Amino acid sequence: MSADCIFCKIINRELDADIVYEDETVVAFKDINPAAPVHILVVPRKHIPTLLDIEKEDEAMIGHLHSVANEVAKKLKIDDKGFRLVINCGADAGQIVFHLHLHLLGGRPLLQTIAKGRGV
Ligand code: DGP
Repeated sequence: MSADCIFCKIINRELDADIVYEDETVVAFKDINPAAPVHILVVPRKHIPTLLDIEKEDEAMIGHLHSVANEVAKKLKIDDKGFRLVINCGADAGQIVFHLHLHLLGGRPLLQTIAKGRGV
């Protein structure tokens, strides 16, 4: 838990979010500024600022994040047509919330490449 982290506050229910999945290690909720009809953030409860900060002990959790993304994609019915997972790491990637998260995007053709912004 980091005192001034928005995602920690969502995880701890100090801030509202539209939560679509949660378990003991992961919470998934709708992005406040969706770039696609389905735009979910899959977030570990553990406060890890960026992908560069993961440790050996986090490897199972990182795998679990991807399993949860799969599960949520099925639940929200974007598994059939396809979806994209994105991790932004650091300034040049446009990371604005420094609590590790996967973006799960789908519900429209994501024709652009991996660029951020409306093209994600
Ligand atoms: P990134 O650039 O990878 O750090 O993306 C962070 C995302 O978090 C961005 O798409 C907008 C979203 N976001 C920021 N603040 C909030 C919030 O308070 N609630 C929710 N649901 N999403 C937020």
